[in-house]
Amino acid sequence: MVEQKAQATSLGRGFWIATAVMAVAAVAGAIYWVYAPIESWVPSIILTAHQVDVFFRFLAAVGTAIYVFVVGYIVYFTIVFGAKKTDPPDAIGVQIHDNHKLEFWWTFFPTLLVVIIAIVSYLIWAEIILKPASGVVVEAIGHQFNFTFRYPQINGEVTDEIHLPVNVPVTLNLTSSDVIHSFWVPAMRLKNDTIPGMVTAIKFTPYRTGRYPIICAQFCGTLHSTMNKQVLVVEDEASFNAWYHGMQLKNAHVSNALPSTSGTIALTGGDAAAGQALFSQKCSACHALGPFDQKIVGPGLRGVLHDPKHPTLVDGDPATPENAAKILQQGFTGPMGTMPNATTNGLSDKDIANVVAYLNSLK
Ligand code: HEC
Ligand SMILES: [Cu+2]
Repeated sequence: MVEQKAQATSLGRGFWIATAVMAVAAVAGAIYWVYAPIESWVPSIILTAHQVDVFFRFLAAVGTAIYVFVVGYIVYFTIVFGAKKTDPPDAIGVQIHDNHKLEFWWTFFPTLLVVIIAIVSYLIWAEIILKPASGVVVEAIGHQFNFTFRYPQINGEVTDEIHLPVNVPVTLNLTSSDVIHSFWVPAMRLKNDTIPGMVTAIKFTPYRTGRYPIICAQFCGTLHSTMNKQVLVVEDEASFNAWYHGMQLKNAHVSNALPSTSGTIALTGGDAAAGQALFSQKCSACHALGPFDQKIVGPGLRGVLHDPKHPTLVDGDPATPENAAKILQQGFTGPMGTMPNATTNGLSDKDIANVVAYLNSLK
């Protein structure tokens, strides 16, 4: 016969002492999170970032308190109610079931907590997603491996730095040209996927000037980890206007025409200097200016059109400017991976002529 351990079911003095110790630790942990210097770890620059921080303090404080009690009681009960050396080997513990009062409260409080979390999350989310649009509208496009930005009166695309005026509402329309990326600005406590074929909008008003990193938070390919080099610059209106005007002038020669995806591209008049600038913007993440086998994602491109050891391009066609233009226009997937097409790389026909002129000048 299995012998029931003769053991008291009352909790005893030790239980209340342990509970008091846990209560002190839980309160200390919660107070730590209420005052934790989150702002000095990562500054917050939009209203919802501040709300997220307050919410995070609440979650961390409650979470710490629950953690202390759960782990504390596990340890306490393991020690106090564990099998004693003197117990017979087949002894089982005191069997307790059904405590309706306890079951009610341990259902009620977690439910209440989850409902509060849901409501507060919804309010913050609605502020970012559902708020009516106003102010500046900017597009952000995810690429392998950078983000590019489009502004209403600036031709072409802006890379490296996105500028925004302080205290002006912004609607940022996000999309992707290739795979799913995630646009993340830690200082905004805001992260939103960029999805090919879909536009999602986030709305916010930056209230603090400065330079803040933009990071891709979705593994998107071999150079995903380099997608943390771009900067969000929030500045006063005069500096913003100066930058905006400068970009308008700088990009005046860039065409806004959509690239063609078939047909022959006119290569005469290609400007190698303009092509070089484009190369460092749009190609150098994947292509070195070294020999063919100096691979980054794609092959090295020095002498791609003039190397006797490299008579054909990766698609098997002879290494001529026309065939290079075709690869740039239509893209190509081979053993090394995918060379994106002109739409994905954001290249107009004129851009292709310029880049090919540049490639042709490399010996
Ligand atoms: C996302 C990475 C990526 C980007 C960006 C990219 N390429 Fe490529 N490219 C490749 C890959 C990969 C290949 C090789 C495909 C294969 O054969 O597997 C390639 C092949 C090529 C080739 C053929 C090379 C040869 O030896 O035959 C040329 C030319 C080329 N790319 C030019 C460019 C230019 C110019 C740009 C910028 C406008 C550019 N690429 C942007 C990945 C990229
Ligand atoms: Cu990415």
